[in-house]
Amino acid sequence: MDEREKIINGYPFINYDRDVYPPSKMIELSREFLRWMNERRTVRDFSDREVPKEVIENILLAASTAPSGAHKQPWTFCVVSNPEIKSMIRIEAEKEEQESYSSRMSDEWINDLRPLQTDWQKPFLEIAPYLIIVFKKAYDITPDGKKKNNYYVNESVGIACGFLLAAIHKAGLVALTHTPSPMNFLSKILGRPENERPYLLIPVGYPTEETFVPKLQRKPLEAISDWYE
Ligand code: IYR
Repeated sequence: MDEREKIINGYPFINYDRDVYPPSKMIELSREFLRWMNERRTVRDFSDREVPKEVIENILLAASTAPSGAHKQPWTFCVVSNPEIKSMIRIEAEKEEQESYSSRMSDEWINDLRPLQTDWQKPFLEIAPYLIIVFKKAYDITPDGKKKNNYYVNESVGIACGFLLAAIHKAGLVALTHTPSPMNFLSKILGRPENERPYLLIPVGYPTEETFVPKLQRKPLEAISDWYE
């Protein structure tokens, strides 16, 4: 047995040996991470420039390091680069979005979206080299067909998507958290099993050479936190 390993009540544990930093170093590292995360922006104008497949593989594995209920990792990342499948997805997404923008979304919602200048047209679904469609697994199915529970599925998959977006940013690529609604067409096009539900559709790639993003203000600390000291 590895000296870092220890059996606790019959289960293997490993020694979690990490660097500990003095306060000044922690402040520096956390500031640097904040500065870097603050540079991430949602982008809607994608280039069709190729992205190495290994980058996408690494991004998915990074997302899959997210914590999850009972470590069930209740997610499947479907990676679409096939142009015909991308076209099918665009056609179905635009059908739903046209309906949403013209009658399903409230006036308030449409107004709230104006500064972002989104509309029902989704050309990026064909242009971006990769579409990552995240599915949440309501439950697992064992090889002999039995249902196995998953826990805190929405929370787990949401956290994994956060990790995914950070990994995409780290690689110098951009993404869009696209939410066509309803999304059932994705299960059909991709032939997903009954235990999976579409969660987010994330085009990934390089931005176009000149890209403009909305000039947003992020909320200040006072607006996003309450401290009980
Ligand atoms: N799902 C639509 C509308 C949309 C909704 C929100 I909330 C956004 O932040 C952005 C868009 C779409 O993807 O265009």
